[in-house]
Amino acid sequence: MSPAPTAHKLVFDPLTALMAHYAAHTPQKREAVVRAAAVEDRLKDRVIDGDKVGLQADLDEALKTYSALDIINTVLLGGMKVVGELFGSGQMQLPFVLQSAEVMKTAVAYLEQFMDKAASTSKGVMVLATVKGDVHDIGKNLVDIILTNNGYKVINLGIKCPVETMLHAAEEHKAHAIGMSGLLVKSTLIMKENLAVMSERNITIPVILGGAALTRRYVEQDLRAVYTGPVVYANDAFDGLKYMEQIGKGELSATPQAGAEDEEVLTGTEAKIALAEQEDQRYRDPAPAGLTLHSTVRKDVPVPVPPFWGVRVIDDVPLDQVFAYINEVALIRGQWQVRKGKLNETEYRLLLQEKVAPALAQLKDQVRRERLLQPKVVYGYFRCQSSGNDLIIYADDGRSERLRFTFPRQRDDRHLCLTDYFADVDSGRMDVVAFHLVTMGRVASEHSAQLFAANNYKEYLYFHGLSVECAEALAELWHKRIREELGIAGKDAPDIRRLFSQGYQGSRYSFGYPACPNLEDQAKLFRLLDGEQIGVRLTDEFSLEPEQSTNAIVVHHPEARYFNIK
Ligand code: B1M
Repeated sequence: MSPAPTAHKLVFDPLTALMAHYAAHTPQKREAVVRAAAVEDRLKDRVIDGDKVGLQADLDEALKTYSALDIINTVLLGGMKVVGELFGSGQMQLPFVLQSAEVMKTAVAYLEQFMDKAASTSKGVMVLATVKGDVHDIGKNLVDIILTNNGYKVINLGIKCPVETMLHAAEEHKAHAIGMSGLLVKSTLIMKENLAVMSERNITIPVILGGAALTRRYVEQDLRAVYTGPVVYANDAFDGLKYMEQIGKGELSATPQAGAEDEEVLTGTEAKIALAEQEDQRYRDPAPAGLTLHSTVRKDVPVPVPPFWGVRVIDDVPLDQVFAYINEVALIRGQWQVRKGKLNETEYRLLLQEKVAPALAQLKDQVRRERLLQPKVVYGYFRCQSSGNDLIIYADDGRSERLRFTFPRQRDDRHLCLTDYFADVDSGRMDVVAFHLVTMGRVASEHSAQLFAANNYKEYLYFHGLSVECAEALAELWHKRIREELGIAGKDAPDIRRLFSQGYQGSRYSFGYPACPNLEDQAKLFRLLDGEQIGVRLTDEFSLEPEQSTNAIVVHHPEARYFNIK
């Protein structure tokens, strides 16, 4: 989306004014001044519009008047500032911000040859990493792109990064801040540990934290309490930029944002963080004396018969079947961050029609042609029974215990526990549970990494977003297949979109979700399904590699729905 073309022009540039003063003597000089002003405007427009065509010629023209360093610091960064403002005010969408960053990157790469080796364009240095145990890198990489193309140097240490590596890099590169990112709730606890380690060593470098599972309140109240230096919460990449600018001016504000301390009620994510800290202990604790918690879930529902017992691998899932199950709202608004913002309904619809839909169609074609996504599934059916909060999984003989899961029970609400949806050991009935693990293949992660490394930022965002949403789509598709095989698909909503809000019998719970929050349980799932068969491995900290993978326990009980453990 292009902004109004005149919105960004420089109001007063002392350099241009000075030149104009001297140039006024001859017509040739006057003409040179006019040309310089015009090329300055064109370059800025290019950054804002994300337009690389003819960029080099304009840079050559600008070099006749300005130094390479001035072009970067005044003209190009001026353009990026406008981009940031347009994004912040909801007038520009993330993919187009990234397109602007690509122009910036290309221009800087070209100008480098004209710069004194010793000259630095860097406004500051950030050491940036996804914390130990976490494989998610898109959030962190977006921060890298925005900072780098706004004049900062970023030492991007990648994923699963131990605090020692961050501290070492911070010292080596004389960093002004450390940025930590992480998607999992566990990662927020790792951030806390990292800050405690840093405090013990009297390190006070500013720390910027971001990621899906974090909340401002957690950072400003809990994490600030463990760190001696300033620590701030960044909601998105531009927040990271704002903090780096504050650090540069020596005015980083580490006081709580207004309202943060007034929030009495924990939000969903905050509840998950609190849960992660307490859960392990809590659900292993017996209920307080005299209190037997149980739900009223019906126990006499029919048990479906699966088509086979044990495990099967499917490595030829047609890509178009997966595409059909993509949740486009999650893809476009969530991953690609193309949101309505300040646009009116018509403008937003046009944006979706004219830019987003064709980009998606084109990307799907490329993915099909180049086999950039390779969906694979391993799934299986197992005999099982419940015993209190335990789900017992039986071996092939149907009698001996193979392993058991222990799930948390709600202390309030309906006192639900996942095991309530299965026949009890004392019932004399054997039940069935399905598990699945799906992936879009290593090629998905590799291609994402290549696009990022090649500075194809917009393509990177588009492809990575599609690849992770395809993992979710494949999980949805395979859940449907399981319902069909169990003969319980009769209640499926005819419209695929309604399936995204549980328009079917039973439920699919991913380990790490509130009803089964223990990520370690994935190790048991791996013992049952052997993820290596489809190229998926579980890291030491219970993340899945490749990133574009997900797993779940599939429950057939008609009352099974998502629930929260507060
Ligand atoms: Co899953 N997932 N997921 N997932 N997933 C979450 C994170 C979860 C909160 C969902 C939930 O419970 N409702 C939950 C974590 C809870 C927990 O930790 N216990 C969860 C889980 C459990 C899991 C699995 C473990 C489930 C399973 O299979 N058992 C599994 C793990 C996968 C793995 O290990 N590889 C899994 C899988 C998946 C999919 C593959 C299906 C898919 C893609 C994941 C991916 O992106 N790689 C997915 C998705 C889509 C989500 C949600 C819905 C969205 C995450 C996302 O992609 N955001 C998420 C719930 C939610 O957030 N609503 C959820 C977009 C991304 C660009 O944002 O990385 O946060 P993000 O970066 C942002 C900001 O946070 C910020 O700027 C960025 C740009 O705006 N930012 C910074 C980030 N770092 C920053 C640093 C800074 C500044 C800003 O300065 C330093």
